[in-house]
Amino acid sequence: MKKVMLIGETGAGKSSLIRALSGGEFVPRRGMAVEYYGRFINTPGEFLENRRFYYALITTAADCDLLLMVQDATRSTSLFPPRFAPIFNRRVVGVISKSDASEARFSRAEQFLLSAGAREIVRASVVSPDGLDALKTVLS
Ligand SMILES: Nc1nc2c(ncn2[C@@H]2O[C@H](COP(=O)(O)OP(=O)(O)OP(=O)(O)O)[C@@H](O)[C@H]2O)c(=O)[nH]1
Ligand SMILES: [Mg+2]
Repeated sequence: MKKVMLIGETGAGKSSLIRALSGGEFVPRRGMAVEYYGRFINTPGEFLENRRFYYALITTAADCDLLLMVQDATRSTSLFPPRFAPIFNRRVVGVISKSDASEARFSRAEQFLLSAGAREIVRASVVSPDGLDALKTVLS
């Protein structure tokens, strides 16, 4: 099974995605630590928010096959730097989270992810029943 690492700013929905994809068992711990849960590697939002921690993301990514860059569809800003994805030397998929939200703006989120270097982009929601179908296909 592919090992999957998630990065994204605080509140982007990383832990919620892991919980939904792994059958609701995962209970996230807050704090500035990388968490390993089955095939998933969860990273603190702070690692993206402070470039001093980029090295931690890059070295942790050595353990994964697939990197998910999680962008909140409701956020009008993004902390993913331009051309970030190629640094990781992994398959990178951009995930537009909270796609169920009425404030979701897909073209905006897509632009953020494209500029960050994601070549594949999927929409995801942990609220709607079919919200994870596209992401599950990517993970299979
Ligand atoms: N509407 C909606 N809300 C969501 C969705 N996913 C997550 N949320 C909400 O967004 C908030 C943050 O979600 P988390 O999964 O804790 O975010 P995180 O990326 O793990 O955040 P940190 O651990 O702080 O870095 C929570 O209040 C969730 O309920 C979604 O698909 N739809
Ligand atoms: Mg979390």
